[in-house]
Amino acid sequence: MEKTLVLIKPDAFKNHHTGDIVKRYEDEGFQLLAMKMMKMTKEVAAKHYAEHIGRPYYAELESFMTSGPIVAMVLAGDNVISRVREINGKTDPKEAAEGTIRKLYAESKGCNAVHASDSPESAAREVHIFFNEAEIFD
Ligand code: FUP
Repeated sequence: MEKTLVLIKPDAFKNHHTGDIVKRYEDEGFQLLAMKMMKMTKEVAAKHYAEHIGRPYYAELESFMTSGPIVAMVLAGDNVISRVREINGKTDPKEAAEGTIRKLYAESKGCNAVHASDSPESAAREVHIFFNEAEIFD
C-alpha cells in the first residue's frame, strides 16, 4: 500500500488541532502506520526541507518548524499521497479550498498547519528522516 509522511506543524499543535487532524485522516480511511511527537532540530529541518535552503523564506521556515512540538506520522492507503495533499489544501490557507485542513486550521502561508509528501520519491525519502523500520507498523 502507498505511504506518505505527514507532519502536524507547531502552529496546529499549539492551537490544539492535533486530535481533529488525526481524526480527519482516520475518517478518510487512511491507516496510521507510525506516529510520534518530537521537536524538529535545525539539522532535521535542513534534511526535510533541503530543496528550500537558500530560498528567501528559509530562515523563517526553519525558525517556525523548530519553535515547538510537531507530530510526525506515516499514513497508508490507496493514492494516499495525492489524497492527503488534496485534504490538506493549498500551501497558502487563503487559496485553500473550503473544508481542507489548511483552510480550517492554518494561520498563514508560512504557518500552515500540516506537511505531506508530494510524490512517491519524496515520501520514501521523508518517511525515513522521521522513522526507522521498527517504528513503522505495516
Ligand atoms: P507544500 O508542498 O504545500 O507543503 O509547500 P512547499 O513545499 O512549496 O513549501 C514548504 C514550506 O515552505 C511551506 F509549507 C511553507 C514554506 N513556504 C513559505 O513560507 N513561503 C513560500 O513562498 C513557500 C513556502
